[in-house]
Amino acid sequence: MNPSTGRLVVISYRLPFHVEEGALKQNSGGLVSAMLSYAKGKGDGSTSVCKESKILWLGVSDDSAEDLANADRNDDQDCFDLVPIHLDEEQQQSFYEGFCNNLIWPLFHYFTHLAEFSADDYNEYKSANALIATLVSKHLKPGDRIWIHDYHFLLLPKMLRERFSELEIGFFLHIPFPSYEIFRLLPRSWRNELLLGMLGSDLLGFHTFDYIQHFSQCVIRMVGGQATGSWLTTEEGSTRIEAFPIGIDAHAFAQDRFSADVEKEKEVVLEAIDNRALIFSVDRLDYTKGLSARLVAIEKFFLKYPEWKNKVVFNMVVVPSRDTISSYREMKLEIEANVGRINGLMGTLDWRPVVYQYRHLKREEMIALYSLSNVALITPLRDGMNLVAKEFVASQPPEDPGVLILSEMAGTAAELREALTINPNDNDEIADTLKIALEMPLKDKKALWTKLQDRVHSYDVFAWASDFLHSLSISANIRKGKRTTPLIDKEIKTIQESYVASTKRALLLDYDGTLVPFHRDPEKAVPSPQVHEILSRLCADPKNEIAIVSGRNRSFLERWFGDLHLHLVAEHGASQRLIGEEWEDIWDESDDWKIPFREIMFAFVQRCPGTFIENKRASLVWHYRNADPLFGGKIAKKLMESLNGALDKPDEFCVLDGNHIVEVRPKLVDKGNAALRVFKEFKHPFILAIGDDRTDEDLFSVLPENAYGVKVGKGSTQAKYKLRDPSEVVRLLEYLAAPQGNWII
Ligand code: GDG
Repeated sequence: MNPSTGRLVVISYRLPFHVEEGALKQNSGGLVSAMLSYAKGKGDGSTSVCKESKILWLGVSDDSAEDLANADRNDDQDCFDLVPIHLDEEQQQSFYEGFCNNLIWPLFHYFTHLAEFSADDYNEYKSANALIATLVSKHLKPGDRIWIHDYHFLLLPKMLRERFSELEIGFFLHIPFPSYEIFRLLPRSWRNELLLGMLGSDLLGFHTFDYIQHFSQCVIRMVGGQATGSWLTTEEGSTRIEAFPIGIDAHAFAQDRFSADVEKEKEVVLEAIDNRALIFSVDRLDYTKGLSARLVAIEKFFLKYPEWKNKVVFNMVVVPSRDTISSYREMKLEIEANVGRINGLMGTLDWRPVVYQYRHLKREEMIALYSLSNVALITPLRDGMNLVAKEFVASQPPEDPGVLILSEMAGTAAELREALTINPNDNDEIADTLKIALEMPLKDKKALWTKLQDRVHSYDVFAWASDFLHSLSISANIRKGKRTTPLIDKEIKTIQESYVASTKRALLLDYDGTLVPFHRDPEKAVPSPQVHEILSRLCADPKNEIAIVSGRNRSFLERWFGDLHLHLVAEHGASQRLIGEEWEDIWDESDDWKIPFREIMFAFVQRCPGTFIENKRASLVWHYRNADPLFGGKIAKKLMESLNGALDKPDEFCVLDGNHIVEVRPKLVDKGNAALRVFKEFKHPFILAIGDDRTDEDLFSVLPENAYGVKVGKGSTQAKYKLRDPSEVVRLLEYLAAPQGNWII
């Protein structure tokens, strides 16, 4: 795809609008508010993203595409082209209610006892993601940038990547990413697919550094990923992982405080609280929000500090959600029982300690309550971020700001450091903190709030979205650079034409994993007659100079290729047989040099279960592929330090870290040096080198600029090109040996 339009395509579970009486109406939710604010721009027009092209938004909706397109809309709403996703009842039940709401939501919020593991739901989740991938594909234009939101679409990035390798794909997770210990509760195949699904993105955004750590750990432990700075690399490629704590349109909240509608609502509130202090909370009905525990803490507060009776009102607003589900109905009943008990126990004729409302508030009601509250009591048991905390801060009057009490389990707590943080399970702490907040001197309140509102204004929703999208472009570019894609027809043709046109050609071929597939028993991984025949045809061409550069020993190479007119390099370069010459040892020292290194490695084998030492003729290798990946990786660094410390001849030997190995070996022995010894200065106008593993990277690294380096299989490489497997290598060689053949991948 060519980056021409740069149109933003957003995919979220719900569309931001629905049609009501022929007009577009905004749906509720943090993401919707955030994206709408972002699309609108700051009001000065400078950042309005839809000036150049409208944002295409795909999400589930009950409305038809026609109704959405024909509905009346204001200028802000006109920023969007809306594509509804229609799910049938079964998909809705199994994909959304089942997998998303009954498994991912509770699990990612650490409510493991509520997680329901159903294979049918997972299959439906996969189907729904695939269906959406197909729908999105139909609407994509060259140059589009995709921004996928949230846990409903964890598989979608990879599904889209497989269809459009050049597409810019960003993914943002709005809920927590749980620790490895929680995530590993998912069945192995599901969790691996979910991780690799997310890793189809160029950029993965989370709210906090903690979530990044959790995700990275899972990728390293479960799918063999490797972390380098902000990048995670797996066999599928590299993805940048960054924290973008979502913001709000702080300016709008600060301004709307003065609107006539808000003023009217304020009067209603002021009359109701009748000169008392006000504690406020607003949450969707959900077990993650800690609603009953909050009420118990309020009760504790009045019991512990009775002097506050009749002086403060706790207004608890709970927004209806999923209350047709029995567990939610029970939760609601429990909240109501708590409210009834507290009011019954402590209330008086003219004072209700808790004013409970089970309803959706109008925006002006929300802002009125935010701005009049002395304390916001935000105590979720777990929350990805929590925008209410930020909205409260943004709505405060600077001359007498309120105090934010915030659960340390909310993502916001990592960012709003001046909030009074509490543990939501600790009633005493909440009660004591309420007292501190209500009695805080004005000077202290101002000092805390000033810093909070600085943060809320400086990293607002515009900063959040632009930061993410900016980083997406950069990440996509870097990822493209890191990626090598399988050779395509055009490139094969170029290689073939260059081969035909050249009078001198060098071909360097690895053996295992390149000319033949791996076999459990290495002795059985022998070249097929076809490979032998193609090689002999290539060798017969006087323009060709061919070398097999392998880790195998000389007797193996001699047995299978001894009759061919080519160079043989055995044991990564420890010995070689040049065309027309005898075998010679490049490295024939005794093994004494290994003694101190073996001792050190042995100590590490004992410390790190699953590791072992391989004694090669010219090197010593410590393998940790079967160890705990994180522990193995840490120990490997220490081992490198120790081995380097013991290196008394750094000119002759070196310590190298490879793919789950640490190796000490003579500098003379590697495939790069071997290739240089065999081919001298690489003056050939055509050079082709093919290999599949880390040892072949040494070879790729010495190739001149004009050479064709080809890596076989997945994984990062210095080679410019890739082929999928040995069968494709054989076909490429066949194509070169008989250029009239066709190349069909
Ligand atoms: C996910 C994550 C993360 C709420 N009640 C009313 C109302 N709201 C608005 C608030 C706020 C939003 O809904 C709720 O904020 P959350 O942060 O809880 O957002 P969610 O979308 O529910 O949740 C969460 C968030 O995504 C963003 O990444 O912070 O952790 O779970 O904007 O103002 N608005 C109105 N009346 C209400 O009664 N008008």
